[in-house]
Amino acid sequence: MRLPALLVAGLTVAPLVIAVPAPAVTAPGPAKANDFNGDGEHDFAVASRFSPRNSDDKARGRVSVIYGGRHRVQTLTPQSLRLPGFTVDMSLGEALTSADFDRDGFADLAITAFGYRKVIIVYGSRKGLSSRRALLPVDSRGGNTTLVTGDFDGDRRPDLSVTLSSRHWLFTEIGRGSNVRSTPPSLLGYHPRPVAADFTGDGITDLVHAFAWHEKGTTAKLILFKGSKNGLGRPVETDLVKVRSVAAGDVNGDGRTDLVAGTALSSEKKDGRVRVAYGTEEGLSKPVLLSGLPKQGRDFGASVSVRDVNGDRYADVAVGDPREETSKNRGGAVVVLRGSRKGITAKGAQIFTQETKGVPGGGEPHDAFGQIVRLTDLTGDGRADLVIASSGEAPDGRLLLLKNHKGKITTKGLKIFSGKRLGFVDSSWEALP
Ligand SMILES: [Ca+2]
Ligand SMILES: [Ca+2]
Ligand SMILES: [Ca+2]
Ligand SMILES: [Ca+2]
Repeated sequence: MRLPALLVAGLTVAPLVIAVPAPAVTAPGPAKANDFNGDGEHDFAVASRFSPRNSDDKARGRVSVIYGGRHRVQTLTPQSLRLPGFTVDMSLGEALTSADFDRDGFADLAITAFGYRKVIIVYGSRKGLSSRRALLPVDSRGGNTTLVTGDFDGDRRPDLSVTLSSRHWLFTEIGRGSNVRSTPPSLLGYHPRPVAADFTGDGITDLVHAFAWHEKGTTAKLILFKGSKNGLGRPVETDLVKVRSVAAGDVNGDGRTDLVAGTALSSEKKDGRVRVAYGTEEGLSKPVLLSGLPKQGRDFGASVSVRDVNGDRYADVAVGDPREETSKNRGGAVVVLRGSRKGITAKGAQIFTQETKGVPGGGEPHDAFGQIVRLTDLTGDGRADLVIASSGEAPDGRLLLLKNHKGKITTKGLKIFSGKRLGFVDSSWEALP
């Protein structure tokens, strides 16, 4: 094991982010999100903002894509993207999202860089992410950018919602010569965790902001902006505790997307928690705390991901528990829970740790196994595979790809990507707080 150097340095910034495919969203363009080479297999983008660690390097930050199928790795750097005005105090890869913005059949990748006041759109092509790119200005100081895509106005073109510091932008047409910016609803809190999906079931994507931070106590709001032909509507608020992670999928199979939130940090209890707010015609239901789950560590819910694993049309949920305290080594765990007519259930749950047969290595404190989890279909068979990040794994962090076999996540044919292979040399990895 290796102590994350940036934690030692006392920084609380979060260098590692992963593009989240939005599972239950109707694909806004001709290509699926996250399929940059348009071959039907999802590709997987991951960023490390502080690679290389040397602060003299004028181009910090790496974004790497693992392509589905044969798992070719492509690494983007500030130099390879030819970013004008990119300086030493900036770092590429603060936030990532994907959609086919120019609707050419190849998904495109949107990236922000800490300190860089532009969103970078890298266009896909048959060969994957290409040298063709666009820069969208978001002129504001500060960091903590977030990106999320969805068709918020129902015109079947993907829109891009951007937050930076306490401001919010919405781009409604990208990649058609002009990049149109509309006036989005204002941001109603700090450190939003946005998620976009059709929660109300009317066929138009809604935008939800959950919040990781709030001025008072542990409560925060879950704010839904309903998508409509006229764009995003007035905010509808639901109470929720502060969140660390959010994801969306129809876990109870009623045709409306539900919101799953990991509320591990700063929640009222020390233990990690996962809550579900169900989609309804009016908006999101009061969040329900999941119960009857396997024993949880403090960080249960540090990361959540939602997608159908077993093909029964109920979305399933992967939950990262990077500091679980149930095993003696506290190396971290990942739990896969099933969706059902009654919602998420512990019945048939799968648990993975580094002690699981077929998982390489052994659990050690600070490995942070499960710090980031993503259910994504990297093999193109229509069922979700599981990506697990353990940024503390010696010497340079590790991503594991666990494939889906007959509706179950299995360690058979498991693929390992070291930090080095991803271009993240000598870097500390951290999940978004
Ligand atoms: Ca692909
Ligand atoms: Ca495209
Ligand atoms: Ca539902
Ligand atoms: Ca399922």
